[in-house]
Amino acid sequence: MGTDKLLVALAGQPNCGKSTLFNALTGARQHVANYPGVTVDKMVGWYRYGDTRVEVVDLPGTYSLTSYSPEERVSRDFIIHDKPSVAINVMDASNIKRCLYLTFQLLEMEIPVVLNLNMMDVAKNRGIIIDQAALSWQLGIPVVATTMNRGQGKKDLLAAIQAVADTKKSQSPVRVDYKEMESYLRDVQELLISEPNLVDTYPLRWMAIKLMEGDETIQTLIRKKASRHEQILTKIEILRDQFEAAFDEKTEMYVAQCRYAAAEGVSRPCLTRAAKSGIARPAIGIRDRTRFA
Ligand SMILES: Nc1nc2c(ncn2[C@@H]2O[C@H](COP(=O)(O)OP(=O)(O)OP(=O)(O)O)[C@@H](O)[C@H]2O)c(=O)[nH]1
Ligand SMILES: [Mg+2]
Repeated sequence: MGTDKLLVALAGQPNCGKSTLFNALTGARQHVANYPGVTVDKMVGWYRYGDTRVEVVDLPGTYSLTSYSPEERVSRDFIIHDKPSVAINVMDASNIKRCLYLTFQLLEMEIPVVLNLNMMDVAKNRGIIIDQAALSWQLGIPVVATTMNRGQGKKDLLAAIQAVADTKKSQSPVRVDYKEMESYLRDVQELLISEPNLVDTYPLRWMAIKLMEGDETIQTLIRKKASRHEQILTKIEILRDQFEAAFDEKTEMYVAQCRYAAAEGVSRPCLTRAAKSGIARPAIGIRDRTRFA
């Protein structure tokens, strides 16, 4: 049984083909709207899939989902507040490792994600062979390959969106291992857990990571929503200071390094570069099926 209405967000790096996909999905059924308080255009459209009307929002291109630029803020706020049924993470298939940085952040927001490997023609021309099943298994989410400027793979993508929306079961996607910071993240989550306004609304682990990074937007959110906000934020500041003193590293740098390590770990067993002789060889390491993290 299809759901009657779905909200789908297209997220991905600049220039990876989001708007090409948006146009392929929605055709002429689209308009420009506004995000509150910023000049970034909000592209909204819709399509019908069986009995389901699917609203699509083409988010601005971003490499990350921090609050440093209006594009990142807009994308992040949309996902966290509008809670789309599915996020399509559009990715340049010739550049997977770099793009996974954003994927991990989408997954931390506990939103169902379909990974769309677009630009498969470019990847193929560069001799990059992607083991899609391995990538899907490593990440714990569906992966669909497309060359969207030629419409290739669109049917599979439509079916994957619907399947994820229909399943409703919570996925068990991969988690970045923040190693030495994990115990600090648990402490932050303990502080947040007694605040019903937060717990019922936002993913706890995501908030904990953001707060350890020192994200000011999330600090403001805590001030607005948590009754014991001063106490919570003071304790988090102490935890941040303790971490930085113990590991001689800025917390946001440490978080970024863990994400890059996770991207390396996930992508390595899935990528092969075709040798000039035509015999495939591993792109950046030995192929194995050990799931990362
Ligand atoms: N070779 C190839 N080109 C593609 C594919 N999909 C899209 N393109 C082209 O890539 C360019 C960028 O596509 P867009 O759809 O504008 O990318 P975008 O992600 O919306 O870009 P921003 O809005 O700037 O973030 C366009 O010239 C597209 O025609 C593909 O699968 N293969
Ligand atoms: Mg675009």
